[in-house]
Amino acid sequence: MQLLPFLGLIGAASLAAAQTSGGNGTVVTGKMGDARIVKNNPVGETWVATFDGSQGVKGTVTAVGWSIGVNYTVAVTGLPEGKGPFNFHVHLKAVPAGGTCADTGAHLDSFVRGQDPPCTASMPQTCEVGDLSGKYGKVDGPTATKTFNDPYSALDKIMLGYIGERAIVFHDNTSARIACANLVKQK
Ligand SMILES: *[C@@H]1O[C@H](CO)[C@@H](O)[C@H](O)[C@H]1NC(C)=O
Ligand SMILES: *[C@@H]1O[C@H](CO)[C@@H](O)[C@H](O)[C@H]1NC(C)=O
Ligand SMILES: [Cu+2]
Repeated sequence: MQLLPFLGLIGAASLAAAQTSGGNGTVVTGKMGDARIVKNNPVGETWVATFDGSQGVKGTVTAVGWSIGVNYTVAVTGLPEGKGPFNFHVHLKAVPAGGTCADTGAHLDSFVRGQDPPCTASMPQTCEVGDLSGKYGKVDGPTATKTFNDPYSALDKIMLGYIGERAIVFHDNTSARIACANLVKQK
């Protein structure tokens, strides 16, 4: 495999880190390796998951294409009191019409890493692509505002890490899926 020297260095460093300091000393990178940084997203292309309040949570999670990955903005209110902190992820499948959050499948996990052991935030390239709270922190309620860049999210369907037409799901601290909404491309 060809790697830029720079990326090769990061790969070697993260592998060493995973072996020495990953949860329980376990190597936690995906079966397909570390998540790859996405550099060809359409800058400014915007996808929005709108939480309409029918599940209690109201607001948006916005994903905007950037030169490296995607910039996310979480801006929601109505997260249930006393049930936090809240995890949130990109799940594989959109909520079908008339469906529930149970229909959104597992996390987006393009590099086949799995959920165990939990994501180590200091090594985001070893986490599931969709594990946004694992990489960038959980949110607290009832109102949450959070902005971050995820280098591994893609807006082109042919790329690993594609987040389009999938769902954003919030979980309470029992991991129950409390609210979900589909990412919809804005005109
Ligand atoms: C996206 O995030 C990066 C890194 O945080 C930031 O430098 C950049 O200005 C952001 N772009 C937009 C369009 O918000
Ligand atoms: C989870 O929420 C319950 C309230 O529903 C609270 O008693 C408990 O301390 C919370 N657990 C954590 C780990 O925050
Ligand atoms: Cu989830």
